[in-house]
Amino acid sequence: MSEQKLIQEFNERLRELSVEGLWSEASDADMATYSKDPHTSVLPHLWKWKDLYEAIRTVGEIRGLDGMAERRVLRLVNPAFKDSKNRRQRATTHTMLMTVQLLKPGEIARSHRHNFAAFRFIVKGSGAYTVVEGEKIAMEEGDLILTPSMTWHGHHNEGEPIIWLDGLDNPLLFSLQVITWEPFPGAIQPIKKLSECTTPRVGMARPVWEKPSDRPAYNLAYKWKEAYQTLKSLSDSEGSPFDGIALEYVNPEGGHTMPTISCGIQMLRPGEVTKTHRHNSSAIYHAFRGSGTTFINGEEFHWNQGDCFVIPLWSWHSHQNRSKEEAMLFSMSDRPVIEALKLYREEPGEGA
Ligand code: 1HN
Repeated sequence: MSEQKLIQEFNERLRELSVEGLWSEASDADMATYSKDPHTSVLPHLWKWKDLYEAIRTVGEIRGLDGMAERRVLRLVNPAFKDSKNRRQRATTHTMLMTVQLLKPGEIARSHRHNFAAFRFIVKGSGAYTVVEGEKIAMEEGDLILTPSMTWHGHHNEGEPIIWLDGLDNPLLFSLQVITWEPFPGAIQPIKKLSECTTPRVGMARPVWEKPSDRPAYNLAYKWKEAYQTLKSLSDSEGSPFDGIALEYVNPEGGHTMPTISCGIQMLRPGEVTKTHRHNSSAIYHAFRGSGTTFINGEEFHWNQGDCFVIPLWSWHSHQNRSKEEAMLFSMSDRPVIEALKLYREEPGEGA
């Protein structure tokens, strides 16, 4: 028997035993993806607001809030994943999903909870509120509202049509195979008294009778007005060479926005050009105000207000505000996950 035939038969026997040699073709292909630098299948991509807005408005005209999740939601699917047979992979990056959601006047998106973390960043409209763990939180443009893992949340609109972005880590939880979801048992979440809410308990002035361990472990709402004021106050400082005047929405106890997601808002001043760098966390951006250009691995992505784009991990990137107005970029990143695993790496580009 030839050597090749012998190996083939041996491989077949190993397969029956559910083992595989590192000499097999599959393993060779696997090894080819190992290199000094990480590989990602995620592609840089930009979604125009005009397209997203038109699509979500059209859905609003033809569909009610039916379906299990009772949410009118449009996923931003990375072009690398859009033909995937695996629905769970059809997300914005391999770790994160960004969606656009529309809630029309009079509508209620019923409460549920899940172990994937999520947030809303309000883009357009007013008069709606989200109830998170019984806490009624008004939604105004530019506000960031968190629904950390396992918090009950439902949305109500008593005003004009409202559109927001949702950011979620469910692709990560899918790949860890730990995902859970459940509907709220009962009609509607009862609203808590203000004194039981997080806002008066996790600010910079806190009730003295509450032990740190009894305090809520997170802040739920970050107002645009305050974030904007902070950005303006810092606008004459140098800022980050790579991101301009960049803020992270932090947990009041310290650390990132949530255990798996970091949210940020950055201001690029008129004419500002940032230096190039790369890191092994991925990010999804939304141009909240203004216009500019982001260079990703040498490719130009021109953005205007409302556009969303992805910067895949380990790609060289820098930003430019070519206009005379300030530009504001909101972003979400999976950096907390990479850091928690002690894998985070960052490199400045040449000349940076
Ligand atoms: C979800 O529960 C919401 O609660 C929004 O508003 C978007 C996308 C995928 C899975 C669950 C929400 C979602 C979602």
